[in-house]
Amino acid sequence: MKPDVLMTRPSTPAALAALERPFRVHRLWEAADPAAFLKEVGPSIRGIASDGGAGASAELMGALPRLEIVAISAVGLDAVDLGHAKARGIVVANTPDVLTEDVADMALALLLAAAREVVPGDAHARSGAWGREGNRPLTRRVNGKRAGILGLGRIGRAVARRLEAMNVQVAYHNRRPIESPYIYYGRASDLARDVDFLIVTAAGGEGSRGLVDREVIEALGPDGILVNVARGSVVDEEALTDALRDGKLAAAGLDVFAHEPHVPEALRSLPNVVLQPHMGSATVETRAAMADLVVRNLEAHFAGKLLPTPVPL
Ligand code: 8YV
Repeated sequence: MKPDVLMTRPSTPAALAALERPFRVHRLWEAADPAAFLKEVGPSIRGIASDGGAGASAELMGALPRLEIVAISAVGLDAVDLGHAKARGIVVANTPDVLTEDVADMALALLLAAAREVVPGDAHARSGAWGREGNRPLTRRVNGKRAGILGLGRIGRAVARRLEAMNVQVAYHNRRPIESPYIYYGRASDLARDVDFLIVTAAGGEGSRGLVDREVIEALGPDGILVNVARGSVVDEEALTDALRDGKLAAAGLDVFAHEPHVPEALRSLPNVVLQPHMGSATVETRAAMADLVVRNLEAHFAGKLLPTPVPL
């Protein structure tokens, strides 16, 4: 008999089909009354397949008495109650590595778009304003400048490699220095003061909440650019909006927000911010690799084998 797996959110048809081959999939997002649905199917559920946004709360796991494994289609685990999982001996798996290069590409895309004003430039050419009003103002150079990476993990390093190819000097801030060719800063605000661009690639969760606060944003300064491809929780969104509006920060490129999918109106109305609806890992290739890894983790667990990408608890 196929093990029963609860899927929290819709995915691509291919990902759903791949999950449905070895498992009996219960679709939580289709339930008109999720609580009633969980009451009905909860006792049979042995696995959860979820994404980074939905994760797995203690409340959800608490409704599943036979739960053995949570497989997350994301590297970020901030929406998974790891303490609850650990206490109940529930295994957790995520999808690191397969998404690293795409998220780094998105960081570069946002940096270049923000600095070179690609979106307003597109509007200028597209609307015919170029012919009516003439050229647009000059933009900011990226190559040859200095960048700070906030959170030099797998994605941070992939961003740094790309920046090096553009002759950008790289420094970083982590809680502790790590083995790397880049200069370490012990304080985020000191790093921000010394660079032109700050790229946020830190893990989300309580440890990094509000790390990019008003002080850090203002230290980056009126010519600085902030890029966030990590989690909205790492940045004080209100302080960022104020700084962008008041000329205390030049521009920002944001793929993530504090309360997704909500993007505050004050932020949406600013011309000096480039917005993406959390698309860092959203390529056909990477999402297929993530979906495959979710299935392989679940299959390995139910076959009594070692998981390809377990999360140490
Ligand atoms: C996904 C992510 O966009 O890996 C992460 O931590 O945030 C992303 O890859 C996410 O899982 C979709 O909700």
